[in-house]
Amino acid sequence: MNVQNLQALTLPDEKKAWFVHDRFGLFVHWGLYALPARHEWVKSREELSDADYQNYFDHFDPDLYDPRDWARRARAAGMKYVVLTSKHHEGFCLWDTKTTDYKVTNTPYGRDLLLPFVEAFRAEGLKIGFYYSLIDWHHPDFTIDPRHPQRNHPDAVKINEARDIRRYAAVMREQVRELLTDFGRVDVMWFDFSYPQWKQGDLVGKGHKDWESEPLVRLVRELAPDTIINNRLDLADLVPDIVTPEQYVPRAWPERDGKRMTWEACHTFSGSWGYHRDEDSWKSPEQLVQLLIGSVAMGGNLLMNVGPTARGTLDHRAKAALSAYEEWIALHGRSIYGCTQSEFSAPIDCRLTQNGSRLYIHLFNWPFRHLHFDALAGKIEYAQFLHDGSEVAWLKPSGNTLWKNSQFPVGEDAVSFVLPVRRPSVT
Ligand code: FHN
Repeated sequence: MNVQNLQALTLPDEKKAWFVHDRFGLFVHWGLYALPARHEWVKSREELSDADYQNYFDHFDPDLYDPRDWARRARAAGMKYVVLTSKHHEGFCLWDTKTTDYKVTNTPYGRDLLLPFVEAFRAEGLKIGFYYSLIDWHHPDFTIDPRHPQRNHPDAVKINEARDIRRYAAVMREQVRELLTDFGRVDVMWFDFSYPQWKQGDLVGKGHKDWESEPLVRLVRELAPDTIINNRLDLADLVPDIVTPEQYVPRAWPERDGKRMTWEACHTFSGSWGYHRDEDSWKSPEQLVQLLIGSVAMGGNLLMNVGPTARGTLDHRAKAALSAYEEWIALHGRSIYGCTQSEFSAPIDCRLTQNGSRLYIHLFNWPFRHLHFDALAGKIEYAQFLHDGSEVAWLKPSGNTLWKNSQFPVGEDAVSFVLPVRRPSVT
């Protein structure tokens, strides 16, 4: 692999400026796995055969699918871009691809899902991303590996002899070509995922050689030169456009060769990416908002996931989670969009986001008494105050102590602070 060539494939920072500014996106995991409603890995976890899984294909008919409703809720929640699973590991394609019969137009639903989706989200002003699974547990040329549903089949190695991963890699390029050609501008291609290190007996995981990742990246650059590509193609020598920590907020700004990376943390509202009827570990409104704040305070983005149901709806839990963001972002979006990690260190139980000379102090704990800041005084050049509907408050640094003072006029060196989503009753 020619490292020089690969370095030419990384997007310049200016082409990612919208992504860094917008900070907040919606992830959507939707496919046949919404029917069993117990995790998007159900086919692998339960080692279901194609015949077992065909039942879901034969009954896929999201009669209540209304992407305009999804898009309105995402916009109201403050999300600025969306990433939809065009195809997940099950191999089922949500569009009328020419490359396989395993697609939505052959199910009882019978129609393309992607075009109405992108049109609805574009109408609400969101940018469009496609998640595309490198893994495909249905395709006849996808070799059985340590995470495949047939990994424990006694003839797995023999079955693989008849399969040609190069043919599958060519199909992937054709599917990606369709996604980047037939649906207008695609702002993000979110490939998922590589696991060359995984082994089970004679079965081995898959990486850039199996995906033919370099030709795949070149194809994306040829068809969509400004599209952001994530970091899961196993191309160690390619500086990725974005890195994608999953289900955690990094404790420090991710770096590579001493340079800060553009990054986006992806999280689920519950414990499952795909719709899970019985999943009960749903994050509270405070946790959801603090996840967004924490991501931006560390200099990154948050991609928050919903798993629509088999009928094409967002269930009551997903709707409640999105509305929790709506209430907060309407007041405090200015402390997220265009903001990044602050040059100052945050006091205990606080996070700081900063936009130029404007500093936002996010209080993760209450009651608010006073905050000791080191060397903050005198560095604030801009003042404003926030109204959360229950209180107007502003702060003035004096010496190295900040305090809340409702008599203090908004002066040139006051800072703003953002109250918690809900204030526990202060006795
Ligand atoms: O296996 C997938 C999983 O189902 C989900 O799509 C996540 C989202 O980032 N990616 C893989 C696990 O890392």
